[in-house]
Amino acid sequence: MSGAWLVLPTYNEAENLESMIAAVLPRLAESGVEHHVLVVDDGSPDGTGRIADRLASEHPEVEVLHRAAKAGLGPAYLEGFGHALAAGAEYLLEMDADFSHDPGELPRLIQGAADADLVIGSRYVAGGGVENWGLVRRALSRGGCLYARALLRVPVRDLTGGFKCFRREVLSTLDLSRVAADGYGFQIEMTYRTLKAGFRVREVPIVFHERRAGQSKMSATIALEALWKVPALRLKGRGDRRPQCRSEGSRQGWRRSLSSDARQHNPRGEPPMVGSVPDVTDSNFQAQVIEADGPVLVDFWAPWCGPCRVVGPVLEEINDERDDLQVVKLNVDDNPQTAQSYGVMSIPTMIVFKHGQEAHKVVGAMPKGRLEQELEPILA
Ligand SMILES: Nc1nc2c(ncn2[C@@H]2O[C@H](COP(=O)(O)OP(=O)(O)O)[C@@H](O)[C@H]2O)c(=O)[nH]1
Ligand SMILES: [Mg+2]
Repeated sequence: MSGAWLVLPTYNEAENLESMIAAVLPRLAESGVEHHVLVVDDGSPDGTGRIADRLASEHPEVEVLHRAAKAGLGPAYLEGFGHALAAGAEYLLEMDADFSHDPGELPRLIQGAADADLVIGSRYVAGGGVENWGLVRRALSRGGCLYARALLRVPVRDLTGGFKCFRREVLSTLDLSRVAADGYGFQIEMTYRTLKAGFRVREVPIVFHERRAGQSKMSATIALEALWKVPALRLKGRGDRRPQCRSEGSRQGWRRSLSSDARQHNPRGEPPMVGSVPDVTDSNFQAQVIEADGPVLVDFWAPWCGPCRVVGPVLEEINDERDDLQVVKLNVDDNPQTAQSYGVMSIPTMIVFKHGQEAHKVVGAMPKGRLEQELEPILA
């Protein structure tokens, strides 16, 4: 493993890049982890790429990826992530190369990832903010985040910001080849998918500054595109859920899957089911279920299980309607340990946990009304 990789996308940042590198290197060093900076330049006509090459020859921590032409922020980050993952990065950081994001916050973002999988530098939590923005820009950015948050039903307040630290597990789990959005939409999509895959997301307050030199590359079109694509993102998330059909009996498939490579049932490497019900995994089960404040219903499912497909939408509805119960799902193919330790022998099985203890187990698909009857005494 090779510590923290800061990915800096640049397009015409000739005036900012050298001072950015000078500012970020000591801050990364402060965080105490081994660190690298990867500049991803899209053939900037102002010569940013040449400056980046010179800086790379002066600083062993700096590397440069040259892309032929301007192809957008999202694709630039994805290529940078791919390079950093291949080099063994443990923490992958996003940051604008124009001083909008304070290099002084880098150690806090990295430290925050000690017990979170994605740390977001957030303008819209207590202590965060924006400097020198007019009322209209403020309202557009805030409104955009509120709109995306409401539509996607996620608890994150700053969905469009680009100052982030991902743990390696997130980016190696998400199928990055399916991330299609660009600009602000890219930021929304990455955070949404991270949450839906069951990872822990934390926001830490930051103040966003006006860029120091040069001009913004984001246009009103990119901002509007992000907004109109949000509903599609939700639908696309639902598409992710489309299960693989298997002809074998589900019990047989389940038994086999416990002892064999989980991925064999998911040969295309599809991401986990996505909807309003988040996924939990063997590794975050303790934090998300056992240590949860209120009751949690865990739906044990697998993509090849027909009856699970019947239960899925019922649980989505129950999750949306009830404030007194949190519903999560666990793919038994990918997470056999938890399923085995709770004696889940067939699926779907739903277990309600209260204060970390198994309070009630329901086995098999059933209509919504009956499931609610089963739950009533436990939640009363
Ligand atoms: N490589 C690459 N970087 C980009 C592209 N578009 C924007 N950037 C960089 O992404 C960062 C954020 O862009 P910026 O224009 O500052 O967005 P704003 O802060 O929302 O106005 C800056 O470092 C830009 O240089 C692109 O198409 N390719
Ligand atoms: Mg900027």
